[in-house]
Amino acid sequence: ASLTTAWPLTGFAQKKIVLGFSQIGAESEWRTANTESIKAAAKEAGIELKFSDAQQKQENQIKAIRSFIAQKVDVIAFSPVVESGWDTVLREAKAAKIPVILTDRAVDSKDTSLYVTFMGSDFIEEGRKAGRWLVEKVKGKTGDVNVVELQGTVGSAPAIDRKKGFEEAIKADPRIKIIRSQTGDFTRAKGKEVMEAFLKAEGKKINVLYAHNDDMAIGAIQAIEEAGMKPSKDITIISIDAVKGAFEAMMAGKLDVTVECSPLLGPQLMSATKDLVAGKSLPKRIVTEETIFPMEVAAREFPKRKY
Ligand code: GYE
Repeated sequence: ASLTTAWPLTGFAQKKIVLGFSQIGAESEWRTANTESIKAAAKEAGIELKFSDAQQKQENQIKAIRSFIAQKVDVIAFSPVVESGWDTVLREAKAAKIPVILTDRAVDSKDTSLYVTFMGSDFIEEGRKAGRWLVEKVKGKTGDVNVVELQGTVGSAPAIDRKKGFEEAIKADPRIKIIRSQTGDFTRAKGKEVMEAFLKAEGKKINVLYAHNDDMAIGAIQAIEEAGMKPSKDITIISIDAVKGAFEAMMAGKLDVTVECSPLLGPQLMSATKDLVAGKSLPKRIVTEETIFPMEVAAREFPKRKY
């Protein structure tokens, strides 16, 4: 039997749907908005949410999923901190006939029957958008374009894919070179720390910072200012997510551009959960639609931002 078929709830009083959700942690503004969206949407949909915070550790997510299986929840959803190492626990969920929804990040399991659907952004495309923006920005100008890169969590889908997409897009201009690349774990504190190290090592050679999320860019902006340089003027800054903090930085003239990645997955997740319990099948991939916001539009867009 396929995982997509669950039992429709018939007869007796309709029992409340129970959804077990394992969240990565609270590493960024994006993540906090994602958690809020899921909690609010569950409430709104009348779904009982068992929410577990893994504090950035895969082992905690595996424990949470096992506990959801033991509690016989109707549906399990989770945002996998890294891509690999999920097959065993996903097989346990499958054996227990509990459908699994991946939200936000993907897994690299060869056996795609281990989950029903993956809803979230196209991270490779986000990386490409960032890269294409830079290619356009330096068009017609002369000189080196030395980029330092702050990567997301090692082994996570967004870190792997945002790197890949960016590298692909910057091939269009051979002057653009990534001279340093290191993880800042998607946090402000780490972003600042690693940027300090980049500045120490490369100093004025750095022309561009590409950060895999806004939080790391915001941390790096602090490091740049403390080093006596001007963010955006001395170093062009590109990041991803489009959280409010990024809009504030753009309005202050300190961040050049952010690529949108929407964390507002709650409503979609609840409707998918209801569909599964009702025995409906879901598309294998549900892609979030998003755009890109350069500094020039920040003030106009800011009041409309929901996260
Ligand atoms: O970009 C980052 C967060 O998985 C898309 O995780 C998400 C990323 C997001 O910590 O800010």
